[in-house]
Amino acid sequence: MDQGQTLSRLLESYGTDPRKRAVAAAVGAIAGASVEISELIGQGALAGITGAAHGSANADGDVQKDLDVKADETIIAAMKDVPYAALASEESDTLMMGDPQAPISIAYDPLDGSSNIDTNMTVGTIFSIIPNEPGVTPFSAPGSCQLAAGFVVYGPQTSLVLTLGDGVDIFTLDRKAKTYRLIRERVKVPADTAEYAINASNHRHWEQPVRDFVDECLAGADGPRAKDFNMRWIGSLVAEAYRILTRGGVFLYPADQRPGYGEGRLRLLYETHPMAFVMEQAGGGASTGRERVLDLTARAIHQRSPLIMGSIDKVNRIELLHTDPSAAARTAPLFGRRGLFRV
Ligand code: AFP
Repeated sequence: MDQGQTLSRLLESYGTDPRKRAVAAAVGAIAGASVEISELIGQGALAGITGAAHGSANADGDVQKDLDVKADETIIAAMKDVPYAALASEESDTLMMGDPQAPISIAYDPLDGSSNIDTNMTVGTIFSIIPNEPGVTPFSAPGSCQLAAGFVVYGPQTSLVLTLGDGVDIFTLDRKAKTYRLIRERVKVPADTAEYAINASNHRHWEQPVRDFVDECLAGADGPRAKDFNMRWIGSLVAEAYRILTRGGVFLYPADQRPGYGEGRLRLLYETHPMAFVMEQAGGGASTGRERVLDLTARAIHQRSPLIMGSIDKVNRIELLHTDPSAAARTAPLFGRRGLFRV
């Protein structure tokens, strides 16, 4: 594709069969809605968007912010001409049913990172498009069945990350023309990295393998990884994912021992499945720590799943620490916690 090519042109040439036309229509609808959402975010309090609670809660009990609700309404309205069987939204307790004969269904988080709105930080929209088979319950297949997935980052630029199952492309919104233009094609996650992202305030709640991994990073050049690491935590999944696509890194939101966090915080259908699809399509990895996220099938719309994603060398390392705890011991420094000599 040519640099600067528009998303619309890519979608026009995506294919002629009904399912591909439906995928193209859905991506186009989300892109169109994201232009409106981006303008709202850019106006903030001037458009009455304050990040204040909307006085309600979503299915998972999260307090709904004004922009959560407005973004969801915008996306639903944009879907009016898209042939979908069902919509699964973070902001809706139940599925929104469409045409049971339609070729696709869509799961989406209309506004990820909404606790960042009132602090003027990056937020986003995440989406996953799956095939629909008449007579089959929507969203009952593993994540590997996704047809397309991606996310919009409402940051200094508004950018849309997209995979249609053949690599990952990134488009940035040309605000004057109100159209997305290609800026990066066939994006690859750098295999090695010196950056990890985790909410370190949860250290005491983590399982041992996660502690072992973070301790290895904290040990730096003198430790088992023999290099110094940097840490990031933005509190916005889309921003972390975009950074990883840009310069590598690993993001962890693991299961932890807090009540309700036994499967982490992120939701499978509209957060970890789409992120996993994008990361694998970009040559990275996405795991729960014990299994591939794309092998998971949802038991319920708002089911959670742990997410460890990014540079494949780090995802593999973290999986090894989960499956073979002694791996941490084998690399501990001679004078380290598990070395020959206790200090
Ligand atoms: P909100 O949408 O409630 O702000 O949650 C954002 C999020 O789902 C994800 O975008 C962040 O990576 C993660 O939660 C941050 O979680 P902590 O607040 O527990 O660090």
